[in-house]
Amino acid sequence: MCPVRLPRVEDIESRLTGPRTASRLGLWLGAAFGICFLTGIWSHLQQDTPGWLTVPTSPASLYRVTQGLHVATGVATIPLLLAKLWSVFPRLLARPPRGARRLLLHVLERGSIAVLVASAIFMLVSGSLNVVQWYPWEFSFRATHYAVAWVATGSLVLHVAVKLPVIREALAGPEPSSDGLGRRTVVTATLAASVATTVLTVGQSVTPLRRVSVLGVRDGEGPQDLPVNRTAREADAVGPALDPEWRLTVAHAGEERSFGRDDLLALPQAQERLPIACVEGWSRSADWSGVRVRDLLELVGAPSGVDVRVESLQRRGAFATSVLPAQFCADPRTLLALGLNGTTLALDHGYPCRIIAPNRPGVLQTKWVTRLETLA
Ligand SMILES: Nc1nc2c(c(=O)[nH]1)N[C@H]1C(S)=C(S)[C@@H](COP(=O)(O)O)O[C@H]1N2
Ligand SMILES: [Mo]
Repeated sequence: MCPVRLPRVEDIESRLTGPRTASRLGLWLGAAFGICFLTGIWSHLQQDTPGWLTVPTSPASLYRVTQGLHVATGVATIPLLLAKLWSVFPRLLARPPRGARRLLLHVLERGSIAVLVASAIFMLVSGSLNVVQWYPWEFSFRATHYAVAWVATGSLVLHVAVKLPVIREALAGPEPSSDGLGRRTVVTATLAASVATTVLTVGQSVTPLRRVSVLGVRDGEGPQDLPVNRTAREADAVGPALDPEWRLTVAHAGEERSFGRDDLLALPQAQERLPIACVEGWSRSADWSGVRVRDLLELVGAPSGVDVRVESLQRRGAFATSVLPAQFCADPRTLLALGLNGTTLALDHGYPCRIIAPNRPGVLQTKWVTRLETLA
């Protein structure tokens, strides 16, 4: 009887896997991950702006570009990460070294890789589920996705530092001619899969690719040629939004004025072409018409340089209110929109009126507005 022998790394490490393939894929993975991380940090800063930062109002499409890149590079990462895990998978069979010191180093290195793999998978899974708006968990998506991003990035930097000699050696010198083609094919095929996955989804923010992106979760259907994130019904806003008694209140330092929709339409109207750029990755430009927020604030004597709290008819949920920072209030492109793409704003897009400002994450473009109030 032949003795049972556990397979060794060499048994299953084919000429296609190993450090060369892993390093090449790692370069692409690192680049995609790096862009995804930086644009993710920016998204967080735009949504949760710290006191030291003044978010610019221009370019108007900045958030559209950064968030589109964030989701596109995140999607591109999925095939790259799968191929990378496949290329190093035989290493799981590596026997631990002898000697306490080397064993300890080995355990630390394996542990850091376990943290890296787990956190990277968490980022891609939670990000993808957020894109399809499915939250099968209890925790706050944004806070957790943000915190784990730092864990993933930290363990990635550590991993690259530890592996630097192996990476250097793997990337240096010519490909061994005997197996160069096969290995190159693996990397090329992975990149092709990565590009394909991205193209199949990116049309949700790159409008000309809309028809190609069959996997894009927002196909662009919605009233007035604009997708809807949450309908009036879902927000419990139908009744109050259609109420003929609806008024908009604008308040500053004890002074209050209220307007019906006809009053607002009687004020000077402005037109702006601005995008809705949802954090979940879809975005679309539209033609908005309405009253400049700056003009409304002037009517109650509010000075420029103050932040404004925006309140929705929607009673519950994190999106029911938002704060419009001073620079957005002062920007003449920031509208209280009454019309969209040539007709009256649809109920699902925020009728009777909604905020639309340049370079703002979609979630802060509050719909079904009922009150604007300056903050001291
Ligand atoms: N009151 C309120 N405003 C809201 C939302 C909401 O749920 N409630 N969703 C926001 C999000 S996440 C986005 S992306 C935009 C989408 O605008 P649209 O549905 O008109 O396309 O509205 C924003 N305004
Ligand atoms: Mo959104």
